[in-house]
Amino acid sequence: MYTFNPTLYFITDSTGLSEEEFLYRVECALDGGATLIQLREKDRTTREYIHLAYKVHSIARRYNVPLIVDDRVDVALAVGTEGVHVGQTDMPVSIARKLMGPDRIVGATTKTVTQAVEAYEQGADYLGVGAIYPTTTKVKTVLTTTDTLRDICAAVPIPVNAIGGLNKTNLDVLTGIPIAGICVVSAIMKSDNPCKSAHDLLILSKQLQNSFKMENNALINQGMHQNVNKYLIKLIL
Ligand code: TZP
Ligand code: MG
Repeated sequence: MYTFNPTLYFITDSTGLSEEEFLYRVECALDGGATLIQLREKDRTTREYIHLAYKVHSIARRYNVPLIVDDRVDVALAVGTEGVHVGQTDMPVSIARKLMGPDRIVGATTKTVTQAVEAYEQGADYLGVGAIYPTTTKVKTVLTTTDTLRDICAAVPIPVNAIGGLNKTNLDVLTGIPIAGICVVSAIMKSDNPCKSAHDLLILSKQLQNSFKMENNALINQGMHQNVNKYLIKLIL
């Protein structure tokens, strides 16, 4: 039984690591409390991507954490992962949804309200929005303001996660914004203690969730919570 919980969305980066060290860090992150995991590989052959996805999937299953594959619907389908994540230059959400079917997770990166509404209307289950801060992770991105993040949260009834340069010292700017959670790469992947970092970030992300609930005395983004609940039922794969 999988539950979709975007509170602490851990995105991997295997750059410079042996497979053994990489998988060890993945396991530490899950052990520390990562609630969702994305395998993100930019320089692998298709065969290597599939190989690694199988390995990460078998670890993530033990923690009942859904695995999302970045960019590649074919890899997600080949391995039978719980979802895929597409960016603005990848396959459109509508086609990814058609190929993945109604029950698997399709996420999308969006940087504007227009992109966010389009991704939602095409069937995205959640959105990643950023970069909130400059990042050291290899990615083509521009900064997204917290005002835009707030506007996107208000514009779509699905979970919205903040991403980009986030770590346990700089989450304050997100206080009061009705995000579903945070996405982090290096704050866990490059940590001396990935398990503790995941543990600490999970607590901080829950505090952020409470910050907007308390500020508004009600859940602003009702749809977000309806959607999260949907996965309690739907992801019994
Ligand atoms: N998209 C926007 S920023 C980013 C992605 C994939 C990378 C985030 O990595 P980090 O290390 O958490 O800044
Ligand atoms: Mg992508």
